[in-house]
Amino acid sequence: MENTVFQPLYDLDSATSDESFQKEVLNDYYICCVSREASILARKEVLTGKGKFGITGDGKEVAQVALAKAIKKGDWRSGYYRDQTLLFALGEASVEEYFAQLYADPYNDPFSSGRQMMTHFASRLVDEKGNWTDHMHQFNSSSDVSCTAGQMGRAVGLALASKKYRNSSVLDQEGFSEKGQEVVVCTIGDGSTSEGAFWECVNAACVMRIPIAFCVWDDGYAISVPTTYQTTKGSISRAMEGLLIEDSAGTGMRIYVAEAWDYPGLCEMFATGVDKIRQSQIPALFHVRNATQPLGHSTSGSHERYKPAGRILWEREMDCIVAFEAWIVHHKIIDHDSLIEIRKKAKFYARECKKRAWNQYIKPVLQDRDTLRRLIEKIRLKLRFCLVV
Ligand SMILES: Cc1ncc(C[n+]2csc(CCOP(=O)(O)OP(=O)(O)O)c2C)c(N)n1
Ligand SMILES: [Mg+2]
Repeated sequence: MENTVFQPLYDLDSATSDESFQKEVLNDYYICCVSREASILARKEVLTGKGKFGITGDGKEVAQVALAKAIKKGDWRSGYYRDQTLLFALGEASVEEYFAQLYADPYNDPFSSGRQMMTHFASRLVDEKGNWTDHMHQFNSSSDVSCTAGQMGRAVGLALASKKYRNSSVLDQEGFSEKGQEVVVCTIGDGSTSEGAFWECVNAACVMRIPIAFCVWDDGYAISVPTTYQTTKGSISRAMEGLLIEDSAGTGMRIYVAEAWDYPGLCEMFATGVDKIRQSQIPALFHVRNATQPLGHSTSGSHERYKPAGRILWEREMDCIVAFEAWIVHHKIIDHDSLIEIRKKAKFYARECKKRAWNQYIKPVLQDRDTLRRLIEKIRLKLRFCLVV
C-alpha cells in the first residue's frame, strides 16, 4: 500500500510566527481526534467480525502528542500496544496501516505483515536487499511484543548501545548514532510496572546511567485489577522515590509527574525531561496519571462490568480530549464551533482511511474467490460433458 503518512491539518512550514503556535496546537488536537476515531472504528470492526482482536490507545492521546514533540530522528521506542497516537504524530504509522494490521493484511501491514495483533509497531531496520536502513533519518521502533513488560529489556539494550556510541572512538556511527545523543522511549502501563522485568530494568538503567525515558500510561487498571491492589502506595512515582538521583555524579533517575489531560503540563514535562536525559544520559520516569480507557481494556470485554459506575462517569468527565478542548477554548486559541468542525474532519478522515485499508485487504481475497469460482465452473462443465458422452 502506498504509505500515506499522517497528514497534519496545517502546514507549519508555511505558517507565520504568529500563526504557528495556534496551528501546532490544532494539529495536535486533530491528531488526537483522528486517533480516537480510529480506536472507536477498530472496536466496531472487531465486534462486527472484520478484525480479529482490538486493543487501542484511547485515553492516552494528549500525552502522546506532547511526547512526540520531545523526540528526535534517530531516537528509539521500545513500547507497548497503547502507543498509536505517538506513532501517528511522528509520521511512523498511517491510519491505513493501523487498520491493515487489524485486518491481518499480509501485504499492507508494514509492521508485521499481518502476523501480530493490532497496535504492535516496528520500524524497518534493513531494506529489501538486507542492507541497514539509515536509523538517523527515522524514528525507530523495536518490534512490540504482546507479553507485558517484554519491552523493558530491549529498552535497556538500546540505551546501552547509545552510551557505547557516546563513549567509543572506534565504533562506526554512520547511520546508527549521532555521538550517542539518542534517547530510548520506553512506554508501559501502570499494571505492568508490578512485574519483575520492570524493576530489574529500571534499576539497571539507573546503575548504568543510560538514556531511557520510562513513560507510564497510568489508567488505574490492569484489565480489571485497580492500581491500588498492586502498586505500593497506589502510585508508581511514589513507590520509586528511593531511586531519585541525589547528586549528578551518582546513580538514580529523575522523576516527573503530570496529569493525562494537562496538555501544557505534559508538553513542558516531556520537553524538559527528555532533553535532560539526552544531555546527561541519566534516565527518568514520566508518570502520566489519571489516564482513562474510554473503550475499556480491549475488545474482549466491557469495563462496565468491573468498574464502579462512579469511575465510568469520572472517566467521561476527565477524558483527555474533552479537557484539551476546554483548554483550547479557554485560551481563545479557537472557538468551540470550529473545534467541532475539526472533529468532524477527523472522523471523516479516519473513516476514509479505514475504508481504503479494507478495500486493499479484500481486493486480492475477492480475486482469489472469483478465480476459484471460475475454476469450479469449468470443472463442473467438463464433468457434465463427460457424463453426456
Ligand atoms: C506477561 C503477561 N501477563 C499477562 C498478560 C495479559 N495482559 C494483557 S494486558 C494486561 C494488563 C496490562 O495492564 P497495564 O500494564 O496497566 O496496561 P494497560 O492495558 O492498562 O494500558 C494483562 C495482564 C500479558 N499479555 N502478558
Ligand atoms: Mg493500565
